[in-house]
Amino acid sequence: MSDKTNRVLFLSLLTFCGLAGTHATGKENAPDVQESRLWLQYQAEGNPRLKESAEDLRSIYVPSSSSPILKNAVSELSEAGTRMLGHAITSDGAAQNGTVVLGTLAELKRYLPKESINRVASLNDEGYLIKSLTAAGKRITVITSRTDRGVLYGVFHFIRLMQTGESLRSLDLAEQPAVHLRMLNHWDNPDGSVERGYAGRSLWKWGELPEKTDPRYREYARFCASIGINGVVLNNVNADPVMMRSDYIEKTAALADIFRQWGIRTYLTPNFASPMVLSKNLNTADPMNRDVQAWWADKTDEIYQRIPDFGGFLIKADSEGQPGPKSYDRSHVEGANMLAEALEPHGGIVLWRAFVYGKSEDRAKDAYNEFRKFDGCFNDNVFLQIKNGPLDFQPREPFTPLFGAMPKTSIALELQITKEYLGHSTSSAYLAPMWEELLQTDTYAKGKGSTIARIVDGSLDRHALSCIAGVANIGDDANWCGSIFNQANWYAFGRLAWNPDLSAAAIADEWIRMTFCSDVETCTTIRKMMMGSYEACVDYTMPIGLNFLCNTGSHFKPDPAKRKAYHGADASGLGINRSKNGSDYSGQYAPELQAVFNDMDRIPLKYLLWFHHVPWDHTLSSGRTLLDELEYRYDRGVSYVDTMIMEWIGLKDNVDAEIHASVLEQLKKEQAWARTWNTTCMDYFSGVADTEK
Ligand code: GCW
Repeated sequence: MSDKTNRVLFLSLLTFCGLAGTHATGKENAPDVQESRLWLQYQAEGNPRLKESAEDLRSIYVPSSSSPILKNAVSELSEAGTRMLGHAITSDGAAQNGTVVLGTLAELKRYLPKESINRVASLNDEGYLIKSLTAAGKRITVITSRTDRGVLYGVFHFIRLMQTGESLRSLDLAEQPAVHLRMLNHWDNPDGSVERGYAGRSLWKWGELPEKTDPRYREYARFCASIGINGVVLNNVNADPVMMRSDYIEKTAALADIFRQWGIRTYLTPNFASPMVLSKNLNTADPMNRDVQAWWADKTDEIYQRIPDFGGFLIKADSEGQPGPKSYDRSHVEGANMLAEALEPHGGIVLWRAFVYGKSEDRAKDAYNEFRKFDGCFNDNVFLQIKNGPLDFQPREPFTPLFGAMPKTSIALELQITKEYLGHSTSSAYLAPMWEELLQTDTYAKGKGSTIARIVDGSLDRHALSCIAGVANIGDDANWCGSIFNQANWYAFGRLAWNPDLSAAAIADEWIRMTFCSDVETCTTIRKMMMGSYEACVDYTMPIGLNFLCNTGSHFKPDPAKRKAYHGADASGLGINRSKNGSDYSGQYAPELQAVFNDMDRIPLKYLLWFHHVPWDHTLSSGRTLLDELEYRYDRGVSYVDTMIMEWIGLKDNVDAEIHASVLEQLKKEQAWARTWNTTCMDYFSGVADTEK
């Protein structure tokens, strides 16, 4: 049948088939205040294009609405359209201009032009096509994918176009995620506390589950799906064995049932010693012990009976006191592969964290020394999950040398969205510039162009699976993240996990338009504030490659006097010599990078004190001495915050009053905090430098 006939047939179908599109929000009593709607504000203000868009979204048609994910896609599109376009999204079945057709390729294949079918077939199963078609004189838009999850992502993209003032006309765009597993790691404890959490208590009300499910669970899944997140690890990597208990598996299943309807798979962090803690007959957790292996196989079977699409296990083992295979003289490989074998029959994966330290004189060297030798030893369903930096989520670190050093291992990048070392919810640091800098860094693993992004998306070493994980910044605060600007980091994480080549600026532009729904000038001012906020935070806390100047415990206050092991300040200078004539940590990088890192005068200033112990009066490439450069940067960071406050005050009439007030309050806290960091650190360093004279 010709394409034309198909489309006529297709359109005639529209006139007879009932339309899906019942608009069930299911959000009976989630708090519906502006700050709780995050980037899905769905407001018409400040969006001149909506008048035209009203012609491009008038009704929704789904050939078969059996899939809960598709039902959510329809409900979402209907809600967005109704709120933003000023008219209800009809469902009377009349074929008209502005009908949006949703469905998988299998459902829509008969009606699509051949080239569209081929385009969708060439995408991965979460990829989608958004295409404007004209059929029998009617302008319609088709959003399709190989899976219903892909259709959902396509719908959120279509809505994002509306929210950001883009045209909905003559669309012909196809996208697919570069990274397969885009995952949040919640360091949430069963007692409701959140480790390194600054947004209230845990969302997961374990005491009420499974009987009672908070409406915010659905909201949470909706926000995650809107930015393409397709996996969540519910509990802390300092794992409580209770999470493997049968009653907690029931509780987890109740959450998984909700997340599944938004295309999200659920994972857990089991404590490696669970077998001996939970079983009366076991006094070991040795991964080579047959009874232990049988325990994990049974436990995994039990989980999959309740959660058929369970994702797998994230593991922190032999790290910071957590139990692991080492207690039984077994290796990380034996520990990880034992769990992998239990999960393999169900299609589950193991994410084994490489966050280990304490063995060598230079902590930064430990992960590479511990894991490099295991390249190619892990089972196919094991990821090594590696933090972006070798120490521990410092404001800035060079990338962990393991990236690019284990081509035969699936690598998961672990980023921290919560700001443990970057000011909790006090700083406004927008982290996408930090992540963009990391992702675009060249490891030279296979020559030029071996960027972290290419390693993490699996393309450099041709891995079928890939993963980016982010330690969540989410809690039960009304604004979810502890501050408005922290919301941008959840958003940016999802967008970068979907496409690691996106720019921080483009992501900021999207988020600002979707959150503040304001005029272009206001959005431009907010974007300018955001784009420099991370660098300013580095400046006023730990510039020029300094790290760990914070207090132990909260990691929030400056305490350089107690952190000499990390900054090395003495009469002769400042910084740690990790170059070849120091700890030779630099030797863990590719030769092209060693040449730069070993040369005190070639190395970028942002890494200088990470790799070198520099005399206070050494003249840097900036023309200033080290001590003067420190003062220059600490002051630059504080004045950036001063400027942000002035710019924000200037927006008073352009932003919702409550939002304006809460952000102003946060910025003033940041200003005080930045000044404290500046004076504490500069007083300390100047004092030490003076002893030199
Ligand atoms: O960043 C450090 C934190 C710990 C965290 C640990 C880890 C969950 O201080 O709170 O524990 O790293 O990443 O396991």
